[in-house]
Amino acid sequence: MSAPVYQCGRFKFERTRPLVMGILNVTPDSFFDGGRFFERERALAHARRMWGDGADLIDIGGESSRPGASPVTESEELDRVLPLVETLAGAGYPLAVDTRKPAVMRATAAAGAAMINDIGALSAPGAIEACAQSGVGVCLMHMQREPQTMQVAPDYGDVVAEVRAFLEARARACLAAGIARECIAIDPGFGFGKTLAHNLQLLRSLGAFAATGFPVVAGLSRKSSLGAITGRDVDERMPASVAAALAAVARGAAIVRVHDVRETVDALRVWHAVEGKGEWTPTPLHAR
Ligand code: 7PJ
Repeated sequence: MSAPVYQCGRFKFERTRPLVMGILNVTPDSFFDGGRFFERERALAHARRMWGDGADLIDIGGESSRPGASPVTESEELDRVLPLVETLAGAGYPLAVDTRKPAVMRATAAAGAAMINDIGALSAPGAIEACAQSGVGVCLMHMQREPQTMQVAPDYGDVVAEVRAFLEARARACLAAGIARECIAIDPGFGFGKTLAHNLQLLRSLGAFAATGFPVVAGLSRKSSLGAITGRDVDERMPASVAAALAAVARGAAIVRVHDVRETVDALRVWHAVEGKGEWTPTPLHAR
């Protein structure tokens, strides 16, 4: 059975409506907003704008995962994200931190981050323990191979069964290390070592992931699969992204990770009303 809540540190998300996680990249080289929000003040302003637009979580990432992106050192990543986490968590925002490094997990959780979003599903030595000790929510994402090579020749027998089995195994490892069941979310990792056909098959079968009982995170926003379908460049993929978010939620996604918060929230609120699913209550701020 589904847990009625997704617990992320001091934030308890009732699972009665989809949640929108707004993306805040603080890297000079991310594929869409890279560089634009590198300066701290602009990053803070963007986070506040997404919150005003109805975001439930702000996902802060200091290392680009795009194919061929250069790796970043621990201290550089901390320089990028920690001041933002301190300021925004201090102001009560629910924050996810997109990182693969246990030291970044520990420091940002101590500074009040609510969730750790790891595209490596907490595979680094010490990552699971860092999260278990701090009580944060975690998002376990599937990726085939590594960012440098993942799109060379993605290959699966049964993509849905393999991705789901991987995520269940990672969730079991988390449970065994003492992470609470209510703190775990899973994500099939759209675009991470997947062809368009794989992404579509995963999206169609999102119900198989939701059936695990863990909240399912879906990140399709402005990704190249949407470009392949529509023929649009990344700057013109907002409507496609909103459609993808709706399709994901209709198939059971609990959280959508998006660049375009205002448009996505409007679309989901209409869907929620049409489905007769009740009130849409905003997530409250919760200062540490
Ligand atoms: C995802 C992510 C995703 C989760 C990125 C991009 C690439 N984290 N981080 N799920 N994608 N959980 O935004 O296009 O799909 S970075």
